[in-house]
Amino acid sequence: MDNLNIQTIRDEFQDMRDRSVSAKQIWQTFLSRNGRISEAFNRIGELESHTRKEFGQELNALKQEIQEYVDANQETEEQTPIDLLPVAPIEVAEERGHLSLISQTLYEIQDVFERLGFSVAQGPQMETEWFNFDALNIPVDHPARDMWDTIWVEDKTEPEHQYLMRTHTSPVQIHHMHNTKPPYRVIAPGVVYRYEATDATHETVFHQVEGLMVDDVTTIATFKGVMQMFFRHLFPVDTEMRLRPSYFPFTEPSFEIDIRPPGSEEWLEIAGAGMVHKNVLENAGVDTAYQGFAFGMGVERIIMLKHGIDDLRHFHAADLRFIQQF
Ligand code: FA5
Repeated sequence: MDNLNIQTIRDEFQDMRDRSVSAKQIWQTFLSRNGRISEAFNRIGELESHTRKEFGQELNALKQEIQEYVDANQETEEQTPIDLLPVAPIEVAEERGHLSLISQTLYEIQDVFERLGFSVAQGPQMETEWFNFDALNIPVDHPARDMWDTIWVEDKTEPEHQYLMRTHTSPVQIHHMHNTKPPYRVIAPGVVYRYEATDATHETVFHQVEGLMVDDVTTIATFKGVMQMFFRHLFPVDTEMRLRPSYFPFTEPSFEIDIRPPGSEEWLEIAGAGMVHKNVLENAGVDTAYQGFAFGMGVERIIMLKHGIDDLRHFHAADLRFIQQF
């Protein structure tokens, strides 16, 4: 289109209409995203400023006129019947769906950490051994690989490529450190997979939220403070938290975080954590003058405590009596 002239567009429309060009074609030519009308709107800036308003109004009027023509004619043109499933209109449907308890909790966790200055990072669910193990200071033949029973993925077209379903969200730490510069303050929520027997507190597919805070001043005291603040937001005030010494190859020292709800006798293990190991920083290309902590918490375990659910297998059982309670 050379001259920005409404009459030209109108003439073109009338000509197509007189030649009985289909409404679909007319819609395509004038009203689609790259059609004449959008093109003209996009070029309004080329006009003298005092004429723009009037031009815009006229263009809108023409757009409406063409739209009315298309609306009035397209129905009669429909030739191919479309096989639609009968569906109850939304306003008469009795039940509406809602976010699963897991999604609700993930949003809640994310919200608390965002208020503590964390942002959200993501990584792939199918990983290479290097991200899931090696980079986290767990080389091949390291006995700690047995801590995570792994679901391996075979690429039949390229058998030399060995993949796995991530056994934890910790590889996202490596992706994030690779891709961005310190300091770090991120969480990474996501699904993880383990080849293990299920029971009331273990599933093969479950969710974790990874956390990583690294800068030049973060200590174990910062770690404990952040965790306490987090649990205080999520659980009733008199919920107790304890740190137990533990072992993870990617943290030193390492801890297990246990939680005990008010009135309960039992502690439930919620997360693994610790100060990020120097080798992990090195593997991710981060200057080891930086220091900080990482944690990986089990989302289903948190939900069990928060809502008094005694068996984690309810989450995947698709039983409406369970789902509708939340
Ligand atoms: C890990 O997965 C480490 N990546 C955590 C970590 C991150 C440590 C960063 C240090 C630094 P672990 O295997 O313990 O650790 O799992 C962490 C949490 O996931 C557990 O505390 C538990 O809450 C949850 N969890 C573990 N296995 C299962 C399972 N089979 N089903 C449901 N939740 C589980």
